[in-house]
Amino acid sequence: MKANSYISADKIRSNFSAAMSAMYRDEVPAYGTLMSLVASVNDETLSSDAHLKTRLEATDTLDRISEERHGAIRLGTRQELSMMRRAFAVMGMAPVGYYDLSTAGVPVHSTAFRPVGTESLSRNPFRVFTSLLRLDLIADETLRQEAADVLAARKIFTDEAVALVEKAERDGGLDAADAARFVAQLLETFRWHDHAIVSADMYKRLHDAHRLIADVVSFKGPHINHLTPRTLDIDKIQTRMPQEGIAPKAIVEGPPTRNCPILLRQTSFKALEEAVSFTAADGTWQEGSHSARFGEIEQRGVALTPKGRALYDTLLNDTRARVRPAADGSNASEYEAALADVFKAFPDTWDGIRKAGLGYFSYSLTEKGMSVSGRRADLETAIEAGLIQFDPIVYEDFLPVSAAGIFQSNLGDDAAQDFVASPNQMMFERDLGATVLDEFAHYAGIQRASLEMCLGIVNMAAAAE
Ligand code: OOG
Ligand code: NI
Repeated sequence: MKANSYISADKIRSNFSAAMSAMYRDEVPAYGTLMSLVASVNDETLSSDAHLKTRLEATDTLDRISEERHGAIRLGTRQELSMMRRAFAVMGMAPVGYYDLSTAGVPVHSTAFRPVGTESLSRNPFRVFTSLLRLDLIADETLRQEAADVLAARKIFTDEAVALVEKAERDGGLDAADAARFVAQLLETFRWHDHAIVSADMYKRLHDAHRLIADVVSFKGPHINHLTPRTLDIDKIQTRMPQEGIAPKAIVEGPPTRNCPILLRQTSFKALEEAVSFTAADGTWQEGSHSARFGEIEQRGVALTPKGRALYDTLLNDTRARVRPAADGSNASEYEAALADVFKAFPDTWDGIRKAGLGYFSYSLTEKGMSVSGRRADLETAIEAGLIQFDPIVYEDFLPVSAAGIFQSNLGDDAAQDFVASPNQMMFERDLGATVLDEFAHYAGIQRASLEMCLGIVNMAAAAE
């Protein structure tokens, strides 16, 4: 088959995320309500901020502003994880970053599958936060073995999905008909199943060990547990959710509201209690319920350097040492006040962030810069002379403390548990069958490449830190 008859990975990813969004809105009506709220708040924000609108027109696709930026799944075995990596690869999504959630009381470790190139991200930035259950953190040996047996017996991919992944790997792509089949078949893996594959008794035992274990082990597949559109005003949505009849989590995760947004801010509505039936010994079903699925929103800011990230982590820790956010929201305003106060130590102008080496920026020649040639200056002089401009590079990844907050608010407020903190990136990469991309090296590479484009003007030796 000729390569030019293949559908691009970006296109397959766009089709897949659209199909997933439609399925999820259908399965979780409250999510549809959240989507409408996001769209109207984004409209309001844009109509009151002409400058923002112009910038988004220039740098982004304005009509896709309210679409999903990410979703999340939780897998049970290393075979599932490595097959998922191969399936995401067909859609141009690579594993970026390693997140250890055990430190935060959640027995998983994770990566995010996402497009990495600037162009791919702007075509469709959809990514999937993907966690692998860590049965090794479960103390009860009998239960651990039982859970492993249930997981080993289930099959989360259809045969046709696997065959199409193999075909894409062999041929280097999929044609239109195969791509459409691939999207439909892979979607099956993310579907909700209201018949559990375990008995009510086993569900209870898994649930008592940790709610997350019950969520992963009890079902036929790793149902998508949330989708997350992008909002231009997360604070407004947080306050408006209750008016729409949906219950927000207690606080917005991440940094406080700022002039110059950094990293990632997220909030969600609480997972719904859903009817499920459990298998009974006599072949009948026993009715029960399970809560897993929710909706989330995100707002992204500049990617931080290791130095910036260390400052962020310190300030977040300091805040949480002052006020630990309660799950019931009773001290939410105290927490917000402490967060805003502590984060005064983080510069809040783009140039301040840049000069302090806290964030990553993309550099480009101004019109004036393009018209002068043969002049060499160091970077700062060239910026001051108006020859070079800089734009923040958007953070495209996740934050472990925030992720743990999202997990916990949706597992029930008593879900946090003490596990021995045991990051194990090597084990994760072995199970994945690949290494994960280091996000800091990736952002540094984008910044460096942008500087190289300014080489005509800037003396690189002086520009390199
Ligand atoms: C994933 C939670 C992490 C985020 O946005 O930080 C996440 C999960 O609950 O499975 O999606
Ligand atoms: Ni999320």
